[in-house]
Amino acid sequence: MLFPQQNSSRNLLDLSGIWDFQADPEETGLQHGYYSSLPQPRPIAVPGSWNEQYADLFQYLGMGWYLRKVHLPASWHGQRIFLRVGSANYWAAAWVNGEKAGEHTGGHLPFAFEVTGLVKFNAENVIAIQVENHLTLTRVPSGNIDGMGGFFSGYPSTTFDFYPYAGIHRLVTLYTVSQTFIEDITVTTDNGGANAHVQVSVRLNGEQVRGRVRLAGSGFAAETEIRFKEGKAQADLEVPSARLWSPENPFLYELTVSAGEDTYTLPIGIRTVEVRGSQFLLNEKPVYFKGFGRHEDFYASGKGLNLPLLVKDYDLLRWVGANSYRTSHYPYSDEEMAMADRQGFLIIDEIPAVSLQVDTPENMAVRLEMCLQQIEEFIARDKNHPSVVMWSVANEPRLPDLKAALTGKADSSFDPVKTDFFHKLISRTKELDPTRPVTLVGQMGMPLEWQAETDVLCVNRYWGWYELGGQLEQAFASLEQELDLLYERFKKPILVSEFGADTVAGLHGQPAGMWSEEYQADFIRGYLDVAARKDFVIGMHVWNFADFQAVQSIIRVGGMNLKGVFTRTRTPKLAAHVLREHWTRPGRQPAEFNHLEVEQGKNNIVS
Ligand code: GCB
Repeated sequence: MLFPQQNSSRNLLDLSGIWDFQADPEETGLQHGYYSSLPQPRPIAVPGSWNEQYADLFQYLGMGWYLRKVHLPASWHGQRIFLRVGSANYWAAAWVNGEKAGEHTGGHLPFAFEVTGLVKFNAENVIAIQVENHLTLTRVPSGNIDGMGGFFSGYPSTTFDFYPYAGIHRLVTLYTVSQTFIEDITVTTDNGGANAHVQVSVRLNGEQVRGRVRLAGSGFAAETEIRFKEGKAQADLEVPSARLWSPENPFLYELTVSAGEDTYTLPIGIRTVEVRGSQFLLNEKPVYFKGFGRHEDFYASGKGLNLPLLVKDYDLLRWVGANSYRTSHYPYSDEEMAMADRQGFLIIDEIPAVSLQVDTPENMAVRLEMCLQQIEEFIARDKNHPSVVMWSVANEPRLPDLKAALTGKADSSFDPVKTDFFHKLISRTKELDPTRPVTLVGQMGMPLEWQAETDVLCVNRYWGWYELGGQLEQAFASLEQELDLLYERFKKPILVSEFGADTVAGLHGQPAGMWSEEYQADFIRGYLDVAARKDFVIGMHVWNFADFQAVQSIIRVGGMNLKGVFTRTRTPKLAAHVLREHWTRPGRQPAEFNHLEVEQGKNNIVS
């Protein structure tokens, strides 16, 4: 799915702003015609989670209706018109002038419906979007599971700890295309031999015989004709002395495809990724992932697109010396991905299969279908981003009774290995995109064979927090021992994809106790030191970049997960300085970060 754009042949109307909103807990809105008008509307911002905007909606996850009116420019006459929602969590349906345009299931991914036949000119159009986010057993991710207890029990009853924000979370746009239009573009790049190659596949929705592909940038320009057969065409452009995309030099070329009356421009990066032996290669050179697991989360906007925050977060990511992050635990906004391309961040892109429940064959069949849909949709959306270097098909799949699982007493009638469950996710991902490695992020104590087919072993480890809390020396020894055993068994690169400690900003201690800034700093320093001794460890992602809203629970002070190295308002904790010292140490950092070098001796908090 191509991101909508305004250019000489396409038009775009951004519907961000204040819409009308009405909660519909009884779900009678349909029979009362809420798609045309709301009886008691109140204003709401789009994009944005409704939970953050009104206190009485904080815990509300049921049906909600959004409505706004819009006039279309007369110049749009004769063009095809689409309504696109960047994401709505979890189920959504769109209505135009009282007619249903379509519906979509699953959060964090875009959907678009053609509305050409539904819109009016010279009159107001009523756009309504219904959204609901019930937590149910078979949704991905799941919630409200009977008997779900222990650590993660909280309210609302999720299987994960971040807040299940509801609403329209990303841009809603109306856009136009010509009658015959470019439906999809797939770009792959390689740098084998003397020159780089950019392969472009174009799919048209109609009959058109010829088109053109142009690639330009850095003083280079090449253009070629393409010929469509049954709506498809390919081009292979050779780029001598290509400027390769990398975190140090995230150079983007401009690719323009035109066919008939339509044209579309895409920024692309030329680069290769490959797992070889125990290394992860970018442009044939080993890379080290320095960064975080993150969340789309903020006061007032919830999971809603927040552009100033996005820019600020990248500034802080660069300040701290990071070069990568994982989109834990769902695909992030289109705007995030474009920013990563532009600023040179390496992204591990994850579907919303967080705490993927492994229980009965019947439930697993439903979840498998949803995971495959999510894989399909996120690859369609993100495949052309040079920043995306690996796909993650799940985070911490688990048997519902975690404690029983850890002690070997779990009772599950479903074996995901014997039934090829993970194999199906991984092989489908590779089928759709053979160019990127695939991972599945593992939890402490998870059966190791669940990760057998991944290209990179991503492991979340909490020695020193959930296990061996307060005993950091033993924690580091356990980590070291475990990493060695994992490598011995799998002989694959390992990325520690989560490690961290909850920390109350401003809480100090000597000696450092759990929850203090010093404990978090020591914890992170110790993990980095262990990892630095292992040449099969290809990176460290701290959990988490910033404190984030969690469900209410006895392990979440103030309803927050406090493992951020920045607070929710983005103030650095002591650990952020430790990371900065470590990641921007002279000789380690990419050239781009040179100006951020920490002056020796000045940053004495970490000495
Ligand atoms: C994990 C999960 C993450 C949680 C984290 C924690 O393993 O992947 O979503 O937030 O632990 O802080 O407990």
